[in-house]
Amino acid sequence: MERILNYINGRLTEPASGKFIHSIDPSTGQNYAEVPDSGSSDVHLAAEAAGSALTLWSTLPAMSRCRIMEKIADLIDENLEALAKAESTDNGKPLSLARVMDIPRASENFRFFATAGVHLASEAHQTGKDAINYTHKSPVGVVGCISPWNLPLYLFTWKIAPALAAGCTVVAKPSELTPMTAFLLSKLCMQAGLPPGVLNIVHGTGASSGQAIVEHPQIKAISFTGGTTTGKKIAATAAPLFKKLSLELGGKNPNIIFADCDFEQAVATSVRSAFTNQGEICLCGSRILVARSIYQKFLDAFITRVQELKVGDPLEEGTNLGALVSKAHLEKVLGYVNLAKQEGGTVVSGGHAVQLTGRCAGGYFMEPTVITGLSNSCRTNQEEIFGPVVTIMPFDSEEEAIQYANDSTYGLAATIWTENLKKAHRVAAEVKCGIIWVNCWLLRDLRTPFGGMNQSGVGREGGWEALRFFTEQKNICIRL
Ligand code: TXE
Repeated sequence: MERILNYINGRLTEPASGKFIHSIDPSTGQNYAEVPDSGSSDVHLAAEAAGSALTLWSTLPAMSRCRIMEKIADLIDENLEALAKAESTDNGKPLSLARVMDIPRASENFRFFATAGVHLASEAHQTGKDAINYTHKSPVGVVGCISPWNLPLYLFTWKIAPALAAGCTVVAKPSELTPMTAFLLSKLCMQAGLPPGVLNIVHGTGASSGQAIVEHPQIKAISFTGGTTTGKKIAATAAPLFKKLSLELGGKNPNIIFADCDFEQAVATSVRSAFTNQGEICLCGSRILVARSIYQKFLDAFITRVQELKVGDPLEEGTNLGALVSKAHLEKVLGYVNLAKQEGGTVVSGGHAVQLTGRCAGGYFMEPTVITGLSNSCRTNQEEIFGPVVTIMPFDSEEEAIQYANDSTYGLAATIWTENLKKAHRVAAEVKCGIIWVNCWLLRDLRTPFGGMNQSGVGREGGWEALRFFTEQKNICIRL
């Protein structure tokens, strides 16, 4: 069994407690790695190391930081297969998906922010003939990055890369459910020559090591992606300490399908947006709203495609849905199917756990599930399920579609399907979500602001927004 270690001050170390927790391969249900059960003393060592490395890293020319980060990106690419296999084993996702999505995006995150950091510039404002003001930007200092289990290396690097590019040093924690690729990344950082202490990776549970990162006085900003309940807890801890906070939380994303859409595209992409990564992406469309005139046709075509999806061994080619991340999560998602039935819904496809044979007999698999006949206000349509479950509901007018879309405590992402450009603009302006895709889904440009409204989070990641988050700005006014 592989033993994962913390990465503190450039070295791989055991946790101070000497204790480890198990990491389970969700496709088999078997323990396959030991994860450090770190606590506040490990976080303290990491924060001290990050503090000591700050002057060196923040004063290094941006181009030198860029070269080291690009080297890390190159190493991620060179190790694509091993990293993809580790991601699939840790999370349960299809290996084929990790190969084309998770790992390439991790190296792209490093490359994108490495080069963006070189272009970070200051604004100057001429105040008539009296003065000139300029904005001085400096790294925030030591920052904490905490990431979830659904897109492990993808989201871990999405936080770490802009922090490093801005000149900050980092104490980071991946999810205890999916720590393996972060551990492999620490070895790649050593190989790339990242100076000791610049990035420190502390493994462990949210309650002990995560909470210790949020509380540590030397850590000045927290960038977090995860559940809304955890986000609230982090905000409550960080607010009295006046830490900068970026929170990317859950979603209950509407897909609005108008009658004048490109029907085939709308169906195919809605299936993809519902079930990619077993529905365990915060951007997945989980409430599909369809114009009543095409409702039955859409539902039939959607179900036909869903029934073609293969639930299977994540390591096998041709698998569309792998295992859910844990037994507890599978039970939670199945619990929502029961709730939907109690709320009057009809399960028109799927709804059950899948029992595979052979290697995956003990795994946590579930059928892609489609539910109809529910009101938008019921719990099934209001709470984030974060699994392979979607509901489909008809609407009668543009106003009603917008009303359903906005009747949510979340506000992360939405898709709009119409060939009418004016309608697309109109509806996009009205829907209260941070990200709107028109006639597409998950088409990403890393320069765009990324994040949600209401309970989907606070702040934006991506592009300059991320670099701005990791910098302090000071206005310097010089009288002429
Ligand atoms: O997330 P958590 P979980 C949603 C989804 C899912 C639910 C719970 O609905 O079912 O969240 O998932 C760390 N202080 N999303 O339990 O608990 C934790 O160790 C500091 C949406 O995995 O929020 C992990 O590293 N850190 C989502 C990270 O926070 C703490 C992606 C996320 O864990 C902590 C994943 C604490 N007190 C789940 N408690 C998205 N929007 O992308 C936990 N952590």
